[in-house]
Amino acid sequence: MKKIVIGLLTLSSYTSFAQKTMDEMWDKTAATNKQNPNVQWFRDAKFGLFLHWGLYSDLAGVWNGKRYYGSGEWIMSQGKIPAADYAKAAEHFNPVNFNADEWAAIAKDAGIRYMVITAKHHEGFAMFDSKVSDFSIVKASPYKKDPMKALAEATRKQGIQFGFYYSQFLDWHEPNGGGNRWDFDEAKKNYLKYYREKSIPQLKELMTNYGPLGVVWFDMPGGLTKEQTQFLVDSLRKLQPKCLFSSRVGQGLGDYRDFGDSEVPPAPIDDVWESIYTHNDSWGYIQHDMNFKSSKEIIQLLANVASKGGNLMLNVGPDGKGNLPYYSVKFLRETGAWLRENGESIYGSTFGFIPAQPWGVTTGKPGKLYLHVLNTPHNNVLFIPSFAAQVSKVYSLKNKKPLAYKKDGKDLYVTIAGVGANSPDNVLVVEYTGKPQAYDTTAPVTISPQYDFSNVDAVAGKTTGNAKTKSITFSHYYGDWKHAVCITDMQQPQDQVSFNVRIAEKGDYKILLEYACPQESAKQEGVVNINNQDYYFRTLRTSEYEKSAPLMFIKHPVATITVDKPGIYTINIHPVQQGKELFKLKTVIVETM
Ligand code: H79
Repeated sequence: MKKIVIGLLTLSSYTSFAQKTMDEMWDKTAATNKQNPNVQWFRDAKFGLFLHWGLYSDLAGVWNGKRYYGSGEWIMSQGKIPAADYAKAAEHFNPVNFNADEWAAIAKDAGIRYMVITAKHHEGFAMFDSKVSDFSIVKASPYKKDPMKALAEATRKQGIQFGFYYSQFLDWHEPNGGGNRWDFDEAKKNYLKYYREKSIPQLKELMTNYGPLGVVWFDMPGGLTKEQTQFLVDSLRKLQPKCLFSSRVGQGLGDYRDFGDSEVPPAPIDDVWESIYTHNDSWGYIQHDMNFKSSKEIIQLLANVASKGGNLMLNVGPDGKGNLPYYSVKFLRETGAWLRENGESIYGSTFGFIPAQPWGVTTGKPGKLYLHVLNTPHNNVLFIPSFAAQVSKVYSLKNKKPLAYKKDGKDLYVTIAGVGANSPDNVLVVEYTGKPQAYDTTAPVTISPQYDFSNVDAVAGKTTGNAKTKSITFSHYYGDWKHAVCITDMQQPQDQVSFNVRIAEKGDYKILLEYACPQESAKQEGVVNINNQDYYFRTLRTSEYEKSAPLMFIKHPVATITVDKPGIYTINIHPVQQGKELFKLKTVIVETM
């Protein structure tokens, strides 16, 4: 049996690398807009509530007795339902339980700072009183009232910013709207006519009749040139100069950036941006979607998004009677209770200058770094590497209880015994003086035996040759997108990825590679090199990559190592021979033995 003691070999000198900038990895869909004073409330708000509500909510994912899975607001498209048949659904749509004050109060209680509701989704049905089209809740449904009027008022009364989602190009009800090819001949469509006669006039109604809006949340641009989009934006801005437009207005003309549906960027971005997630799998209510995120998941997602410098807008789908789902209300309320104790670490914060650690993530304010402890270390001591500023005080945010700490060189150690481990996110505050360091994208990823596992994510990898860092998109059902940042395109020995890691303590560790690998990539040889020692492995088949299917990942144990000396090491991975893409590598998992 060979025991390999890597600490006795020369410490690898890790040349710092220019990590792929976020601009290379993510489309810049909106201009940098930090200087715009209108975005300040949005940057501080951090937590928004998205509501998808329309005829699809009443259909609840069922058409002609058949259950549809995935995004419920797509049922018309999924079932290729003729527009005339679909329109009849309005005759039964009567949300008698809708109570604007109750919705606004729940949002307030949940710690929500802005609310965005669908005024018109792709189905084309106006959930407001529109003079432009008869296909509206006021004219085509037995409800006959305008719920948006009441909701806008109730929401603002709670001190919450109010905004509308409006799908400006897709409209499956209209012969000239985008998307409906099952009823209407694509060649005969006149998109500009649709914009002129419905989309822009309805947007003007929304921006005229519902008081000051925080946001108009455009979605799925199409059919317009940059100049035409500019004209649209300019003519709407005249109505409400302070109202923010989402980046999906298109052509880079939004005021803030939205990532893909259910997508968080893997590293901080110093810009104005938002991640949108839905509470279960669908945006619009469907009766058979009971896969809700717990309050723990919501709180950790919120902390994670805030630690990258963005907002989380969480979607909830009210049903066709106007009820919010039971679990959405329950878990939102629990999130609100956590925010009442810990909101200081979220609202008005920026990303923290210490990158993610095995214990959690950081947010910041001038003179304060918030440590969001999501995983408790076995020895109850948090290790915060390379904290350059002068620490003046460390305490638990919820009870202000001071915590013992010590500095060892630049490294900071905080004892958290007694803080209470059962919160989904225990927040500690480090007060400091002096100028803090900048966030270092090349900082080594911490590996510590004080956790069962330490994760080294693909985003931390430096690639060479043809190897690339890519966000891979896939879904389980239909439109319920998932995203995984992976190292891809490693096809020959020169295509490599290297991870800069800091192993905080000596010990035995197991190395697992978490990857996806289709048939054609399976049974190829790869090698992990840690401090000049090679560990060979052969790839295992998982599944083919397909956008509309789960992407299966395996956690493949490939090496056992002994570290006798804590320090900085390099983990390098590459194919042994020329061949197909080795795998899509998501994470190097280091297990404590
Ligand atoms: O409102 C929610 C979605 O309905 C909307 N954005 C969020 C906020 C959205 N509209 N379009 N998309 C998201 C992307 C559409 C992707 C598509 Fe498909 C791929 C359309 C057709 C193929 C997804 C998969 C929908 C149908 C199949």
